[in-house]
Amino acid sequence: MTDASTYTPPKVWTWKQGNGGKFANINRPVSGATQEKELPVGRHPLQLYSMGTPNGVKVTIMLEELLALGHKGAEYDAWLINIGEGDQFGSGFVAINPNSKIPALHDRSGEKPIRLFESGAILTHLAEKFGALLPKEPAARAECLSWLFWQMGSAPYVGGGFGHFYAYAPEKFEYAIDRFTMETKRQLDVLDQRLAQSEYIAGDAYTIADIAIWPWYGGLAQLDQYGASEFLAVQEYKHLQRWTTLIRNRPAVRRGRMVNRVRGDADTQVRERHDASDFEGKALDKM
Ligand SMILES: N[C@@H](CCC(=O)N[C@@H](CS)C(=O)NCC(=O)O)C(=O)O
Repeated sequence: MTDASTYTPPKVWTWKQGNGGKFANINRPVSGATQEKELPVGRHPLQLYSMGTPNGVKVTIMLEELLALGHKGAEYDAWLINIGEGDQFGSGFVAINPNSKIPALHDRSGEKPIRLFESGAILTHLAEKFGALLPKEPAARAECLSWLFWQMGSAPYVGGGFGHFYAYAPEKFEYAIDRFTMETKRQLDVLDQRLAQSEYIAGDAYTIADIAIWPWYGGLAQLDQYGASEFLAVQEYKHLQRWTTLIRNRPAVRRGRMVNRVRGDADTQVRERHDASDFEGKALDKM
């Protein structure tokens, strides 16, 4: 590593493996599979390949919400793709997501399987398939989709920007931390002001916009994501705090957050989910 103040970029960048960052062992400048590996397939029409990260739990929360609403066709098998061990570069996974990131879904309910990647596309597909959690009335639908896409565009500044430089980079760069903290706090304020006006993100009803936004911004607000609660003064966002508690207490959210989870107490982890009985004996109250 070169000191931040003395580094001059070369004419053409070349890849130095192992740059000291937390994800140095899995990050590469090229795409595609690195190993032949078939994906397992269970008995349900929906096959999810994921991990319990903020992007992963959006989909398991959605599926648990659909099941709670009585949509039996939302039964699913959730298989663990351990991104720390490079499972996202297996040939079977890359065939479903050429971008090698979780979550990815195979909908095998029709004549031909449908592959889906990008959590926003997966949430929209499931909402349309079951006619739930995405309003049909044009203005309400537009508001919901606007916030859904807001999350997709905004969270990389939190995860890849703020979280990376505050918690994971091998050195603390004041410039990078300042820049991404400013943007993260601005986004927290956007949500706080919005939630001062309406109970849920897109209005009076709970929608896929809440499901997409909660894992990232609820995580910052109450789960000490990146160990940054105090640094970001998250208690100051009162309306965001109210909403975070409201969503957190939903039973389907508690269940969804346990699926493909590899951290925390053993009784908070359902590493693979194939059936509702997989939650038996688990500590939902700890979530
Ligand atoms: N925009 C994507 C982001 C997906 C994403 O970044 N997934 C991360 C985990 S939270 C991942 O799989 N990282 C593995 C890697 O970068 O190799 C989505 O919403 O689905």
